[in-house]
Amino acid sequence: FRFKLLLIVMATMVVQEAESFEQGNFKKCDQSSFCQRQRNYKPERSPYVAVFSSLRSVTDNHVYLDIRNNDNNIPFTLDIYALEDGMIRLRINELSPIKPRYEVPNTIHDVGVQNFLVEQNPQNQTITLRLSNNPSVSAVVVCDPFRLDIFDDQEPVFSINSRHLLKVEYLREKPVPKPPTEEHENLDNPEEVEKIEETKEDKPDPDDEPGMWEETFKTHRDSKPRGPESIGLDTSFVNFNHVYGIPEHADRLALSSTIGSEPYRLYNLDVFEYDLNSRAALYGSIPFMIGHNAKRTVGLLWLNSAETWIDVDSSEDNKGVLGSVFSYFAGQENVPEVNIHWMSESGVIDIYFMVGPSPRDVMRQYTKLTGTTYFPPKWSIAYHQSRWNYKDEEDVKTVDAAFDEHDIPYDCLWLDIEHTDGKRYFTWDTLKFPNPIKMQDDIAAKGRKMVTIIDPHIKTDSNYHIYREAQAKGYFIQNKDGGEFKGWCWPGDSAYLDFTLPEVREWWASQFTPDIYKGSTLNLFTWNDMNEPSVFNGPEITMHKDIKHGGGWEHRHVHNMYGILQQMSTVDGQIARSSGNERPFVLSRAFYIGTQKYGAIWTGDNTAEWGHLEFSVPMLLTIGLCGISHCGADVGGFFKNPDPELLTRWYQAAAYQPFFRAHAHIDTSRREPWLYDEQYKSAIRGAIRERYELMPYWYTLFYQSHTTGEPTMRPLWYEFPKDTELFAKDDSFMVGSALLVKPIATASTWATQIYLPVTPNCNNGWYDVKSYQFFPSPNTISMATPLAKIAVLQQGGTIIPRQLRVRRCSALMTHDPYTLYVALNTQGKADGEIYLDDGHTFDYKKGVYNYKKLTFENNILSSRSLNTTALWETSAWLERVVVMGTQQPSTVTVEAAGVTTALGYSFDKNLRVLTIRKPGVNLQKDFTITIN
Ligand code: NBV
Repeated sequence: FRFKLLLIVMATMVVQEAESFEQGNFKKCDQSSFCQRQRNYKPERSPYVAVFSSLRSVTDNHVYLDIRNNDNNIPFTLDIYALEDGMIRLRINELSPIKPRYEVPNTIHDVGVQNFLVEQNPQNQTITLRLSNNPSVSAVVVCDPFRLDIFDDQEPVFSINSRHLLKVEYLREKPVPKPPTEEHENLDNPEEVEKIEETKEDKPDPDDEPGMWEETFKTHRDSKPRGPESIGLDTSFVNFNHVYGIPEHADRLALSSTIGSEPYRLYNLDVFEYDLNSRAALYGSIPFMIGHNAKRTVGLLWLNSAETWIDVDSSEDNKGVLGSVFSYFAGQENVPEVNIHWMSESGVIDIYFMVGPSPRDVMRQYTKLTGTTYFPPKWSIAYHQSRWNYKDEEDVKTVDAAFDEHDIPYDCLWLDIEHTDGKRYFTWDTLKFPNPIKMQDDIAAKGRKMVTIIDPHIKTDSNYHIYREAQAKGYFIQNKDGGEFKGWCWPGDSAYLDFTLPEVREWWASQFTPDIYKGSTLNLFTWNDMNEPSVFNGPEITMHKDIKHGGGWEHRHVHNMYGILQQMSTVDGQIARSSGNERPFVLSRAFYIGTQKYGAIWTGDNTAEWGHLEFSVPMLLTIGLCGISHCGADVGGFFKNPDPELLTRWYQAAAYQPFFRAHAHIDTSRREPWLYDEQYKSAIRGAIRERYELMPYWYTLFYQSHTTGEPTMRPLWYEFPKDTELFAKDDSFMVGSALLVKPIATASTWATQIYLPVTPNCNNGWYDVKSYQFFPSPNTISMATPLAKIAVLQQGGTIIPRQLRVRRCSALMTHDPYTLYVALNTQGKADGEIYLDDGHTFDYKKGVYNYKKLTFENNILSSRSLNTTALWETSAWLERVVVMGTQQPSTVTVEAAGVTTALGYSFDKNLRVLTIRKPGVNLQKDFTITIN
């Protein structure tokens, strides 16, 4: 027994050591010199002053001012732009840097502009800039010290540099060390020595703060050829208690105060077994933050692609500080504020402000700037089966067949790195996969798709065509002193393509045509993993910051964009291989501002633990609020083996999340659903089938996300913005506006408390989607959650479509009949939409689709086309309508194309649910169902 105990203790020690070793792989703020310099900067009064007399309108929508740093007389430029839809852009750069500072290219769309109405007030040296088309929105520049306040409806919403943290490290020549004689001439004289020491203390040499000209982390030295160039600024959200965004962190939805602890960090990294409740950087970076209070929602984008740290100060001490500055709050005590300190290693200050005022407005504004969600092919929002690895063609065949045997639908089977010839992407291990085309064709014949992994590290092997060609063309990233950069990754020695160069992206895209990517077909899609990029022997498991990209910029300047550039060109390749007909699907692990335009992302290597299931909700909500609607977490957890209950609960949660894929580490046991006892297997099957039934609703939501930028999976406050109870709530979420989901994320939880919010003046109420039981709101209910139950409620006032004839994959359901679920609010009203098209081509861009508005009012359900041109031809028809919260009718009729027909129905008096049978109308057509 003692021996066993000793073994256990030793094993624990090894694990702990491994864990601390992993933690130590990544920097804390005090190990990053610019973070330290910026974080330590706390002047009483900002030395930056805007020069009132320098004001000029460059154009009607762009004003300019000089700014000076009074401490060192360095001049800066201040540009303010009036953009459409109430948006304002602020830019601060050095007036005459000794060389250009990095500016993020191709990320922000050309949006419309509008005019500024400029009022100058020489007395108090302020300038008011009012937006001509949104006159309630204004920006006020206060000159000395520089501050910028943004107002909507007289109400201050943002205040910039009110904490005096603006600090731009100007570019400078590297100081030449002074010859020792000069400085130390009188070292024999103690008085002289003291004098030297004193002056040193009084005036710290601005060129000599720690880490400015080089820095080391573990064994890695960063040579910093350009010296210091970091930027920092505070932006306060005035009258807000809650801010959200800045993924990716394994953290809660509402951001927490970082004072006295680590700031949030944005630096794309491959983190092994990441911790929860953490602000440490993960695979993706989006410097977008949302503020929300009961009156309004606002957004702020900090446009930067370098390493960024963000302090969030929402401490009680802040209360009333800015409140006392603005007359708007006169008489109000303790006006809250959240102060954000942005710190980036390089770049210029470039911020976009969005004043909302609703959550929807902010998403519209933000996605005008950064793009809305790509329109995913329908199969990609169904269920995916993955593991590292499905071993060979036989394995693929067996797994595929088992889904059918066990009556579980799935749409796509994934192949991880082991399918390749020695981790040479775009190749096959021909022993295990001798006939990849036949394999894909067999899967495709059933209506399904496949995905292969294509990572960015390229094995340095001159017999490998990708390496050979890219090397001949000079497409790899170079070392700082020239020569190909080589890092260690899955294939061993690897080179990394320079995706920052358009010609490299074009060449990469061309690799996806089936005649170049041998063994691929048009039914094969792509997974870009490891694209932070992951470099096993690099600093923080990534690339050295001082190595050079083609345009002359260092990796430090572009780091957070590397992954999106790979994903973008993979997408281009997929579109090109079908001559622009078929929609692409590319999953990426790294992400950045605008990733939503290209494809899906997932939350990387999570763990099979309840906590990871719980945190998948806030993580995905945050990612969605930052524009990326198509996101998910590995179902079951990547590392370790989930017990069957955890796996079941995970399937249930993910069946209601946008990207729904089971995936697992190579060392885990097989976990396909049929390997579990009947109760688990059938609950998992039930969850997947629920997803398939709901595909028409999901597809409609994705179409809407594509057109409006709204996330498909939303925090509760997004739909009920006035309900303060919801502002920090992240244990439940909305799918669109209609469904509230409360996943079970703890073991043995056979009942759960659910808070049901209310829409004021509408008294929506909620219906359990399975039992149709009605719950008035606001309300906290207790719902029984036996193993097979997913807690999902439909909001009164909404209509959602389902297809109840679940088949083995979504493609086979394209023209199947539909059922509408009409959940009435207490005023007897409801509405919704339904979108239909072929599910995979770009024909929708030519108007080939059907988009219908569904309205229920005065006992009449009507469907009206929102588009009139070029409808998509389908035989899909309406087979049933379920109306929840209604009265016993005496007749029900349907009218379509001038013909009226009586319909059969049944009515459940207790539940007040009317089921109308076989209206039979084609869904393309407008129709009216009248209940008398
Ligand atoms: O390609 C192997 C894995 C993959 O399965 C996983 O999903 C990625 O996040 N990949 C990471 C590399 C190895 C992780 C230990």
